[in-house]
Amino acid sequence: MSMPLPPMGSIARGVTVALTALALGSFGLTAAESAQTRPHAAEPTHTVGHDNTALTIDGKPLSIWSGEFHYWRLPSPDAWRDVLQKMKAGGFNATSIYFDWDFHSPKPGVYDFKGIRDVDKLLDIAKEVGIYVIARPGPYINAETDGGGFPGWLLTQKGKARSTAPDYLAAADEWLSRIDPILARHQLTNGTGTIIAYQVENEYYQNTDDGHAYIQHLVDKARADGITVPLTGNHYGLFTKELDIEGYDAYPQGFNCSSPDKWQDLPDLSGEKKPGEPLFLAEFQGGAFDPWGGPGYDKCRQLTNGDFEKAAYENNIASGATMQNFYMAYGGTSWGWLASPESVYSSYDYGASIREDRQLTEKYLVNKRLGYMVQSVAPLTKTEKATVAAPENSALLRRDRRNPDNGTGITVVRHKDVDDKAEDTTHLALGDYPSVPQEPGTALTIDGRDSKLLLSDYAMDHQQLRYSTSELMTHGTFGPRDVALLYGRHGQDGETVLRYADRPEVQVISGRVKQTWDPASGDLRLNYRHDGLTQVRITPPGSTPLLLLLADDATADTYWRLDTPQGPVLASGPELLRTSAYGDGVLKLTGDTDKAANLHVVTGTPATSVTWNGRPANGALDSTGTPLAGPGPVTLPTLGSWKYHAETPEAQPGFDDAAWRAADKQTLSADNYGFHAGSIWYRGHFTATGAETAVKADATTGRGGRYLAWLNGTYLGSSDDATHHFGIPSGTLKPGKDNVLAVLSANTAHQQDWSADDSHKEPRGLTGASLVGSAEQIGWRLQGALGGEDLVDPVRGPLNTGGLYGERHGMHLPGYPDGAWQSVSLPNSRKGAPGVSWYRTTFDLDLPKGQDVPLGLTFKDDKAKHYRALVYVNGWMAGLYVNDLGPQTTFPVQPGMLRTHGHNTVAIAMISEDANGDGLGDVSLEAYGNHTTPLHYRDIASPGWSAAVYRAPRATADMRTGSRGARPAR
Ligand code: IPT
Repeated sequence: MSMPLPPMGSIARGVTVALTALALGSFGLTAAESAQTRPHAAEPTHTVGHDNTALTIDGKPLSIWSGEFHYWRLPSPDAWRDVLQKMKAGGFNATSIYFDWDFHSPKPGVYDFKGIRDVDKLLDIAKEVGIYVIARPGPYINAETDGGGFPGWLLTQKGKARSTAPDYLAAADEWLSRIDPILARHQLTNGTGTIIAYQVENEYYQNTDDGHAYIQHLVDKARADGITVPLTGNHYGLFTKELDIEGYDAYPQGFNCSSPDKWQDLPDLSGEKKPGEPLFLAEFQGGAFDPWGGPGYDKCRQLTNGDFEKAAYENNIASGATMQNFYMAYGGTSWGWLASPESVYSSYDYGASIREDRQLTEKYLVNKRLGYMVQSVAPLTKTEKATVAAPENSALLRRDRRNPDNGTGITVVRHKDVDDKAEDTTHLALGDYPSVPQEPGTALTIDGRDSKLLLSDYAMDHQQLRYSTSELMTHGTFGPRDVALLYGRHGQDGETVLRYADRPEVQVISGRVKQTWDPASGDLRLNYRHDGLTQVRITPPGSTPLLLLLADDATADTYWRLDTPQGPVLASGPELLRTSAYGDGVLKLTGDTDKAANLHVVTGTPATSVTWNGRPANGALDSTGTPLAGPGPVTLPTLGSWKYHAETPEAQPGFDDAAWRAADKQTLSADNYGFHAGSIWYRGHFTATGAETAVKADATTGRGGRYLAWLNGTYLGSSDDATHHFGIPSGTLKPGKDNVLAVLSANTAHQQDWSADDSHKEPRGLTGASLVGSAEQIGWRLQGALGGEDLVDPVRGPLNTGGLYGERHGMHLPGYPDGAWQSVSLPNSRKGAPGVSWYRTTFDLDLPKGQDVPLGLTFKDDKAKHYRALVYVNGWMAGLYVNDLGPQTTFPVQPGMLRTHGHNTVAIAMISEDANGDGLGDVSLEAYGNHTTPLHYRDIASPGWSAAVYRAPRATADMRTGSRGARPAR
């Protein structure tokens, strides 16, 4: 097997680098400064390039099997390690990562790369894990995130984003000047990291002079900043001149998950290969996003299930793709205001291989089989399309390729009609054999949406594989013998033919195998049924023996392969194998179990013993195996008693808004006043004539958002329309006096800019308001998150809170003094008032040590109630629940936010639109799974409530005189 990754031996050196970085950090250097001062690690440098068909490392081609991962959707460096280890063990040799400008920059010139934003640490972990990185720093990233990755402060720029407009380019360069040095020092080319490619921009298709000038500017900037790895794209091939490898994005199933059993055609993307470049699928569908009101992620996972992935990804191999990145491998959570509302709600589970709560799915196991295969079959890196006679059964389709150097054949067989779910059998020509399988009474079976990638004429280590109707999962030389693991669907027949100079000795260790030896050809033909595990030892006279493991799907899925510098390791049994390493004759394995399991290890090195998570695992090397315990049971506290407090003082006429920001900029849009996330309050003052009958309001809250209005303390109602007339109830106006119109704009985040037409600049909040029945002008003030762009809570960052009274006063935080609040239990059926009320509770957890129990909060309520709720856990906004819209009712809380050994605070801000609605429904703590694990998830140090920050200074101005805002633009 070609092991393209840097040897695991580099782990030790990687740790040294990480410690060096830490030491530098402790001197208070900024990221950019430490980039300059950081000593060059004495590590071998590498070259990264490409030939006509594949990426090359040190001149050697390799297949890239990559999964997309966004660290900013998982705010815990320990959990980064978890996900990257899961990806590596799951057959991914690379991960593609967007770096989100918005996540790092609250204000022009202000950047944060600490804590959950420490991308140096992220890239060190990638190196420690041994996974390559495709870095995608934008500046624009799309990604269903706030502004498509553009920071809030960029939204008020005059110049067109994603063009050569000078103000935009200056800002983009500011970001790149911060992120590029970090990326540069983690390049494989420096020997200091595992970055192998750098994507310029994202899905950009402005094929204009300015578009090319813009991309060229970004290319020049990257090179000037020390980026030496290949520059890649995903721009439909428009920028082949500027970029080294132009990739292609494809989501053949689309993003509507409501018909999850319907497949679209699988595309032949071979035409997207650019001359002299490998066929790179920069994003290929690994799931789908789901919008507000959508069918939910279980449906998306079904739409893009293991069968789909297998058929689609093998189809891509049949199209000649040697670089595939699956979007997403792990989606995570768009916590806070990360979710761009036109596409998604808080969960970014994406129906991906690894669930939002970090648990593995059926898709993951399918991906693992494929990933192991592409990493072990080196001839895949250079193939040409081959034309071969169609299968005997015309319902089936085959697509073939051949390696021109060594003749290895690749055949992908599936149903012609992707929606055909019949069980079909066939014979077909493979290699020199006109009709396979040869065994009378057997056939190749394609059941439903199965797809099979069959190899022929393959020099498999020391063996000559003529063909197999089983699929290869992995193979390699394990010390004195070769090992190959092949699989097929349970109950299907398999036929494998190997060629030898002399008749080998064949020993069937387990299962049933019929062997046929043809002395004339030297063919050893094995026939068997895929059923559990069939093991065959083949010992050819005078050459390397082969251990053949013939498994059904489910059995194959129990195998894990993680290589060490001392050779490959194959282990079966546990839910997950995370790491493998040799030391002093001991093979040290770490991993997880979700139930009791039996660990078997196949290795070639002279290990005398095995440890599992540091404990002796006697028998792991023998046929008996060693038993591994499953996790202990976990009981969770019930969230019984809550503290309740209704706020919304802003709606009351007597509220003092003197300290609020006057809307004096010819616009009401909140971004212009430095408020870029969450809810915005507006208070408008006018002198009523008495003839006013309605308020005409214009607002853009973003999809899923809502705005609520009060006049002189009387609730007028709510809307999500762009323009809405709020009727004025009689008796509400105060003719000749100051009248106060209060509007709470419960916004969602910003649009993306996928089409490069500045759509991310769509304003948030009120955009205008006028009175029906009089020409009186309204003077406005507005209020958003405490501090605006000057963050009061840089740990949780710019997207965690908005401008609710409770948020500005720290009611979302641990330690807020809620002692005087009313005690209630949930569901709370007391009649509430429209507007904002807070529910707070605390609970202690002490989960069993050495267990990973992904937790979340689940809401249950009557959908007829109209409200939204901001879900805060220990001060982190874990998500937005919209009771009457959905579909999300359960909110996984990421490990960095939740304390599994300690005190937790849940605070829920309920924004009710119902004039006489009930209180909050049921909220419970939920465990999504339970695993033993060697990993520790440390708490993220984050500030709690403090009087100094959150007890607002008393405003001195009298709100009834002299505090009226300037008149806004009409
Ligand atoms: C592609 C984007 O590049 C990526 O950021 C993400 O938004 C993805 O879509 C969908 O999840 S663009 C492609 C759909 C045309």
